[in-house]
Amino acid sequence: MYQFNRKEYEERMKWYQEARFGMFLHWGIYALPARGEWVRSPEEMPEEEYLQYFEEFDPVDYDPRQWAKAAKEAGMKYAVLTAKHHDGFCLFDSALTDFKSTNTKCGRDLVREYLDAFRAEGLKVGLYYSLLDWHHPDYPHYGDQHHPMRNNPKESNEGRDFNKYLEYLHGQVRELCTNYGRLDVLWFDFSYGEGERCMRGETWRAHELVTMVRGLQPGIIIDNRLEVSGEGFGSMYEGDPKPWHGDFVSPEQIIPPGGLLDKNGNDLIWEACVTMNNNWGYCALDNNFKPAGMLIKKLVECVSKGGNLLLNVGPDAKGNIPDQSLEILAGIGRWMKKNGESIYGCGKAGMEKPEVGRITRRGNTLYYHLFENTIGAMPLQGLSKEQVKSVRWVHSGAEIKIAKGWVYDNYPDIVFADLGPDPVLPDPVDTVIRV
Ligand code: JFZ
Repeated sequence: MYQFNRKEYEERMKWYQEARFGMFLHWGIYALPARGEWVRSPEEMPEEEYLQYFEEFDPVDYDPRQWAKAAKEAGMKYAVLTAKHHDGFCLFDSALTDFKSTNTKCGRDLVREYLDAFRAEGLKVGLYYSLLDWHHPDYPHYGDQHHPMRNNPKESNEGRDFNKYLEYLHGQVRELCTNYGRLDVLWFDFSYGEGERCMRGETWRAHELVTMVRGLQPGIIIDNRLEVSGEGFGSMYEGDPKPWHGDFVSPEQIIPPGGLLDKNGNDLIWEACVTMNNNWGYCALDNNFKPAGMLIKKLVECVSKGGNLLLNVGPDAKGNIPDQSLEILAGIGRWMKKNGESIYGCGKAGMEKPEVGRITRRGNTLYYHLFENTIGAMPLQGLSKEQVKSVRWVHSGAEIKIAKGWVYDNYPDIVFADLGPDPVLPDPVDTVIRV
């Protein structure tokens, strides 16, 4: 049985901590109702009604090479696609169900094509797999929002055999880890409930599952949701984690204030997953997209706190990433092309953040991210004159001089970078200087 080994852990997490920026893809037949991937639950939509979308699903525009290009152009280094979400629909050709993409009009294995396309662009590839399953007849419900059929007397838990579901879950994960080549990330989602209704950890036969996955895919990185949901650290917090605790914490729709530490004060590896609008799955009426500039700052914030950002897109039912999302990705990409060196392989600075932005760090190099103007020169607080060997604009490589003059003489312990007499920053979103 798999046991946690710190050395192996550090080894497999290297690329992931270098990468810092990935694409989350929520896609399935729920793109047709287009009210988000949870649609069945709040609407308590019965299976028969949902099956019309299975009949109709035909993503004629699906070309994952376009998705991969968009991710790469944005500066993303990895991606995670929903192989199966809570609705149970499989985007891969599973031998264990008929509820799969190869049985829709398109007849294609969407997961395989995605993996081929993203690998071809040199991106690391991951799959999301839902522990919840609203399609499987043996998956139970407990009267709460975690199952759409909670109030339907015809669909009681009677006769549901959870062990059968577990066989199915383990079997499908085995298929994904066996039939699709090397996978870099496996993203289980999610654990919940307490007491008799505890759907966490060993309820999923998690130790056995992780042992199988790591046996088939040595080096794979697994999230922490076999134990928790978006809000928790699980036993990663204990410093003496369970074998199935996972490799990273997965804060959802939040960037943890101050980063994440375990109870002994050691840094935890984490990845904030964030939507571009207010939904994971495609939502026709949700045009509440965050501007590219805001998301650039969020990425910088993650890195300055030692974390990754997994930014979501929800392709539509035809297989297209929405135009708004593509424009946001392109905007981020333009910035990343010039300033990516302040993101990749960078982490916490271990210094107080400046008033005008953030600091990311690689070794002895500090990247000051200026989100707003200073008036006068930029104070490089916490650094001595001897420590500052050179200061450069990252976008152009041009030199920045140390500011001199009577104003700065009043602060003998602070080094100031001279950004010019009228310091209007070249990039109003985030101008980066390298120290
Ligand atoms: C989960 C999914 O339900 C959601 O559809 C999406 O895939 C996201 C990335 O992950 O979101 C959750 C999971 C658990 C809780 C809230 C949102 N929870 O228990 O509070």
